[in-house]
Amino acid sequence: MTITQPARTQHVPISEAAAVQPLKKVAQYYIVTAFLALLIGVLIGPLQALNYGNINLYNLPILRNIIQSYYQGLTLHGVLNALVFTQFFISGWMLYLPARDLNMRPNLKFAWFSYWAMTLGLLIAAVPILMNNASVLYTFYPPLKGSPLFYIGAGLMVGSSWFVAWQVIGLWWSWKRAHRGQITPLVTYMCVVTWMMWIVASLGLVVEVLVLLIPWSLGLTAGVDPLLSRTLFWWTGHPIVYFWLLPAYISWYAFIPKQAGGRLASDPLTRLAFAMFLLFSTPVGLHHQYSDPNISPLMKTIQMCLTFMVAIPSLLTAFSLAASLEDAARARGGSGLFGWMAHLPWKNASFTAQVLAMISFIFGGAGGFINASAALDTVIHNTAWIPGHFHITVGTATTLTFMGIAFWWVPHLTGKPLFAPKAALWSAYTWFIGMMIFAVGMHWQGLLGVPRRAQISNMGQDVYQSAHLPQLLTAISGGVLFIASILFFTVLFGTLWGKRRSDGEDTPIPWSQAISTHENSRLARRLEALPAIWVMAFVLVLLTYGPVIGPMLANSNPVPGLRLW
Ligand code: HAS
Ligand code: HEM
Ligand code: CU
Repeated sequence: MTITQPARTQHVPISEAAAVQPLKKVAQYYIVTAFLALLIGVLIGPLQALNYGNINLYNLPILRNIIQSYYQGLTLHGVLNALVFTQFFISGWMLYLPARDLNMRPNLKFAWFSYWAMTLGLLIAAVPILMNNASVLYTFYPPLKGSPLFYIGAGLMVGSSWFVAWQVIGLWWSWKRAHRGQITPLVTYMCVVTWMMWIVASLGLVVEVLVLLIPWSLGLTAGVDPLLSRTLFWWTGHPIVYFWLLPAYISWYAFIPKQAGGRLASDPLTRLAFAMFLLFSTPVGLHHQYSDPNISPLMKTIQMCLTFMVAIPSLLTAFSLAASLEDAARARGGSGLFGWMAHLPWKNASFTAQVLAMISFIFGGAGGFINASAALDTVIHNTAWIPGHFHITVGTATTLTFMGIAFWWVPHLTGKPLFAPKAALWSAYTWFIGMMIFAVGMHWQGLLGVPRRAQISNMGQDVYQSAHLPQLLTAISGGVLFIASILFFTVLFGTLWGKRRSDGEDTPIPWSQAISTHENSRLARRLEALPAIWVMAFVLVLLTYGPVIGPMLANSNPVPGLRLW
């Protein structure tokens, strides 16, 4: 029994190859745009790592001509990596998968329209950043004030993800109508839940940009309330991390078991984890604002408890994935308490990249629990610890997984074989090792009180004397990650520019089977009520944010903008 039930519908009147090919093209555009953004983004990363190694390269004449300040570079790095790379990759991934899973062809004109709207937004926002007119970092907290083009472009880019979301939800809905009483195939279920979650989640950012920032940057309003803006930002800013994580989970649940030679542990349990993410991802943003004044401690505490709730589906995921991997390894002849691990396909770059990403996430998740505890957060908030945390979550759990996916997905989409599979494997290992060293260096510096977002290498004197060892580690990690990036992009472009396979064989999508399927599962049937769960998610957000935002609106404190760069 496969975890998906591709059922032919009247929506596929022509042969499968002809039906699928145009969608493959849309997906290729998304993924190539995504990786181009990552390419520029990660070129700046090592410079920042060297900065945290107390080495300043920003005064080199060649660099001065390209980026004018540390903060212009940091804005490019954060925006291109965390916002652009992720959103483009995810949009392609979570449009292509449900269409293939349901065996339906989405409206291609609309799919192209969404892609071009998103790209237009990206280009509009890129101009002021490149011209140093919007060095406001990827969180763009007011009163820092960038060019209006930045907010308009970013709003259009993020808003365009709603087009993809509605297209996928619409596709699923028409499948449901044509298959009354049937349970949604698992991959589609995971994609639909993620898109539904993202619509609830992104409302905060959309309101912040449309209602507050665009009119303010255009000079139509005199000021904007920084606290209200930050709160709306983190309404979206926390769940956005699950928008980056869940597409990786889709691969870990649905494809890794097959790639490992085993089966998914439980299809209904996977649905339960995703439904929990739909409910609990959003009402937790205040854990980024423990230090902000004028927010009720009661509401902070409630959101802290909900943060621990939303960690539960990740813990479920960890146990479920470990079971799948063990099932696979034992099927390949592995035995012993830990000995089975050696029997996993460690020479397969796509598999290895993603399992290394999972391992990094064990540490990233553990750090997340520390951040989430309000008392402990006071020690590490706004220190180098935080970039340490998120480079082993979004920078590795997500990014290395997307790289691993690319190792089979790009050949699948293009019909071209993976270029230099050994280099692909090396890129995965070096990225993992580089990021783990980076994480040790940055977490450690954070504990010593080194701030984040600081050009510490330009301070003129050795302010952080006690941090020499972690600084050295951070500098080394920058070098290792630079090598990893070169290897990865060589493989990616080598594949894209390579020749098509002469044998006509297609790299298949690695759909997995499940040990425990959704057949006869009452849990799976109950969890089909996604519209009801979606409404509950909205209500929970209103209950947890109403008492926070209400007083801010009643006591608004608008301030004029600042340009600090
Ligand atoms: Fe976080 C700050 C709390 C997860 C990203 N986080 C950030 C920022 C980013 C970020 C970007 O509560 C900084 C934003 C900024 O610029 O200011 N985070 C958490 C918690 C979790 C968490 C509780 N974060 C993520 C994920 C991210 C991400 C995921 C991106 C993708 N984070 C915080 C808090 C802050 C924060 C506070 C604010 C701090 C401050 O002071 O500013 C949880 O969701 C984590 C749960 C994870 C787990 C781990 C499960 C492990 C799995 C792998 C299993 C591995 C296997 C492999 C099976 C429970 C699923 C086995 C291998 C074999 C070989 C057998
Ligand atoms: C910030 C290094 C890749 C997302 C930083 C910082 C360093 C760094 C040192 C801290 C800067 C500061 O606080 O002043 C690197 C290196 C990379 C890399 C060496 C690999 C070559 C990535 C990737 C992502 C990412 C793949 C996400 C997909 C971010 C974000 C920030 C950041 C969102 C925060 C920017 C801000 O505070 O405004 N990076 N990074 N980085 N990085 Fe990376
Ligand atoms: Cu968060």
